[in-house]
Amino acid sequence: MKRDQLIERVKAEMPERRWLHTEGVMAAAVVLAERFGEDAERAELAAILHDVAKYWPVDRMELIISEQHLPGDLLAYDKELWHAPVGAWVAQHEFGVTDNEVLDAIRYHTSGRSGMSKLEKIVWLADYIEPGRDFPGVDRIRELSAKNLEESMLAAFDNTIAFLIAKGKRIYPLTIDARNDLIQHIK
Ligand code: DGI
Ligand code: FE
Ligand code: FE
Ligand code: FE
Repeated sequence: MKRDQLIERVKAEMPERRWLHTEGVMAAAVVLAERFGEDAERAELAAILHDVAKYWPVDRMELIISEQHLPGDLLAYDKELWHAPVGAWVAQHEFGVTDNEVLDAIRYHTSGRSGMSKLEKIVWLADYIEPGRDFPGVDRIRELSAKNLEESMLAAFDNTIAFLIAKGKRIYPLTIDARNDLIQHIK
């Protein structure tokens, strides 16, 4: 599928404001890929598709998770996590993406995991720092991202985990694994 056609189809899956976020993630992912020596075209492809399932009805996501044998443990955690593995499934089966590293970048763009590839890290961080984001502390993480991919991700994981704790939510184990792994590789 051509880039323009893909963009039109993904756009149709979400409200305008979520498409604007996606455009921000595309731009940020390209900048990070060029900065840290990753393929910008694949980073952009993952960015285009990363939130494709974000506005799908919860029961549709739940059905794909159970029928397509995606990790069932997700169903015991925040529904916000579900659109990432479901999005990877949709990218593969409905949008014909065959690049497994691109699919993993979509799959882990919310939870993270230990041993993330550079492409996965770039998409994860681009999602956090794209220009439309306004989380407390995001400016500091944008500054860190000019120098160090892992250190900026660690700060962003710290923020996300603190946010989940403040909300009294469960934390998906892959998120804890991702943070532990970053600390091990930074120190
Ligand atoms: O889809 P986006 O809004 O662009 O961003 P995202 O896919 O990174 O989703 C982030 C949301 O997921 C954020 O509000 C926190 C929530 N969330 C719920 N449980 C977890 C979680 N995020 C992580 N990393 N780990 C969790 O266990
Ligand atoms: Fe997302
Ligand atoms: Fe994210
Ligand atoms: Fe996103």
